[in-house]
Amino acid sequence: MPPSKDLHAFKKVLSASKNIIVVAGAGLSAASGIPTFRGSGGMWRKYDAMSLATPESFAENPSLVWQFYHYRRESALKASPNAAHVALSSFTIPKVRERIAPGSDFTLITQNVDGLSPRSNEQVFAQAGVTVPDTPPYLIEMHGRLFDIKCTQCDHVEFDTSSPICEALAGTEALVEKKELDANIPIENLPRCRKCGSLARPGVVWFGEVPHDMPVIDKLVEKADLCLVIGTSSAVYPAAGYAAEVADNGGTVAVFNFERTPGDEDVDFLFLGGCEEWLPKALS
Ligand code: BV8
Ligand code: ZN
Repeated sequence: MPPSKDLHAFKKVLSASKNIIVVAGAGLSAASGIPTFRGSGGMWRKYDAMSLATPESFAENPSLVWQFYHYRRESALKASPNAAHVALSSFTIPKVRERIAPGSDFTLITQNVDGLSPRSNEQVFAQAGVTVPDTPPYLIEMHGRLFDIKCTQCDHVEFDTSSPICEALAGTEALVEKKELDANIPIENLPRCRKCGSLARPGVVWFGEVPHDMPVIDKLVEKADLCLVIGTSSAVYPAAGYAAEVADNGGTVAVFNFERTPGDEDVDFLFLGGCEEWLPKALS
């Protein structure tokens, strides 16, 4: 039977759910002006991020990879959370959620590294004058964070929103816009670890690397009775497999996406259009 588009029916299921997870992707930040990877303005189409977002390409050409990440840091710093981020942040507040889904636990598992969900949480929690307990975790950035700077030698990781992250990268985002990634920044001028001075890398999870908090995520997915899949092409694993796991365990799956995505004909609810339009209605 085709997925339901009935928001009323969705909200009834939501009100009876006890272990709610969201799996979010780049579409969550699209309305904030952050290009998605595979969409029309998709940045990865331009720079084939599959080749850039790997440890091998960083080892081979750290200058090129750092220009790509500097470009994404700068666009994330210029962006602000949108109505979809805010709707998720307010749903994260227990006393708000108590009215909508009494007695439920909630975790946003995001594939995004842009930092807009943590920024939205900080703003919304401060406005509400609340602190939100972190057990179970309410936000997991499973693919790491653009603003974590990780040493390639020692274990030092530092959250650093400096713009630019180092002098040598200043202004190179313009080159990236013009698709002229040049790779001639000397390695000694690239970001360094503040502890041991070695070359530092972006604190994101590259292809072939293990995502963060896998054991916690696996438990949350196993327990979930409702999974919202928001703004993701579900092309990257293991995140792409979570909704099917919830469905196999008898849970409900609701997809929020601009367009159809593979496998969405089998889900319980499908809300097509901008998640920044749907989520404020769906989570209130
Ligand atoms: C791992 C950080 C082992 C870096 C990212 C099978 C074959 C080949 C390879 C694999 C395989 N299975 C697993 C792998 C390996 C690989 C993988 O999945 N490859 C794919 C290509 C098949 N996976 C890995 O390597 C992962 N590690 O498997 O380790 C392991 C696993 C478990 C336990 C132990 C060991 C690590 C993957 C992490 C890669 N890093 N990001 C960086 O960002 O630079 S991935 C990156 O791409 C994102 O984080 C995200 O995950 C993905 C992008 O996808 P989306 O977010 O969905 O974005 P996209 O543009 O594709 O889609 C946007 C959607 O939004 C669209 O549908 C659009 O319609 C919609 N949209 C747009 N606007 C809106 C909207 N929707 C609503 N409203 C709007 N306004
Ligand atoms: Zn170090």
